[in-house]
Amino acid sequence: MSEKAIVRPYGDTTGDGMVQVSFTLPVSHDKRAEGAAVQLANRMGIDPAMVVHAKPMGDEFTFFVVYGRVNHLVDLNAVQVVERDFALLSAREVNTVVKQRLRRKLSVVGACIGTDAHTVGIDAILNVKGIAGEKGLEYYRELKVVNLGAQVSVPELVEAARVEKADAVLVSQVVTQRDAHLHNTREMSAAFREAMPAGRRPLLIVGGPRFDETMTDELGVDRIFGRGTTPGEVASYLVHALITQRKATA
Ligand code: B12
Repeated sequence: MSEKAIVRPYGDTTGDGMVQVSFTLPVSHDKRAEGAAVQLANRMGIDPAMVVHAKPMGDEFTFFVVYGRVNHLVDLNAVQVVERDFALLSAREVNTVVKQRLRRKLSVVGACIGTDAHTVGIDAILNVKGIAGEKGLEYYRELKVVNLGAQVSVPELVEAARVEKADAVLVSQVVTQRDAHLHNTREMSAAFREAMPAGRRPLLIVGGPRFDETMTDELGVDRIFGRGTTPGEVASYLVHALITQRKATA
């Protein structure tokens, strides 16, 4: 293991271990509340801890920002993440591969499921206007995109995927209260497994800012995309999973 693999947080001077955290306690703002915030920070391993900001949130809650030192080290060699394992293609390259090797349009159905009405994320991926200077999947000539929008039920989604002969289903989940995103995703993947035999099922992709990208097997989906995803990454993955990789393993 190289020396550089171990790092500590940096606040004022390199490796001083200083971090800043924020949280809300269900107590009115007074001296005792600030002491409670320091106690919590100490228990989180931040010692010494300093309250640098405290703001009442109504009568019975206080929001805190605490700054202090941790003694923990990070071993970069032990970090586990999902690395991109497919080539990033341009829109032109995606269109060419789909046209030459699939020889029909690649059908994509997208939605926000459950009660989730946060459509900005799925729109950023699907709509022409896209995000971060990249056009969305509707811009790709060889992709046929149906965006069902907000609050779509799982049976509606399965039916739309069947009607559209979807090669891929793209689902967005932004609200994570009481793990709604996990429950909804599991319900969705189970419904597709029940409705369609293996081999005839579309690729199942979920995305949203608070997903753990390593949870694909647990959630029964093929891929999870997190915050900052761009349409180009998704289009490249579709080509990889549905065409390049499939032909290579066939
Ligand atoms: C805009 C917004 C709204 C708008 C939504 C408008 C719309 N048409 O989408 C409105 C005002 C309607 C709204 C309502 C609510 N909201 Co709101 N909202 C936000 C806000 C400010 C921004 C979200 C956003 O647009 N982000 C920008 C997009 C581009 O980012 P993104 O979603 O992460 O998407 C990217 C990636 O995650 C990924 N991605 C996302 N989906 C997918 C899908 C696929 C297939 C792929 C490949 C990739 C992908 O790619 C995208 C592009 O990079 C956030 C706070 C914040 N700053 O994030 C709160 C937030 C999401 N909302 C929140 C809440 C609580 C609510 C309400 C419950 C509030 C209330 N009490 O009524 C309601 C719920 C309504 C409902 N039924 O869903 C909470 C969620 C907390 C939680 N942990 O669950 C947040 C985090 C605010 C907060 N800090 O409390 N909200």
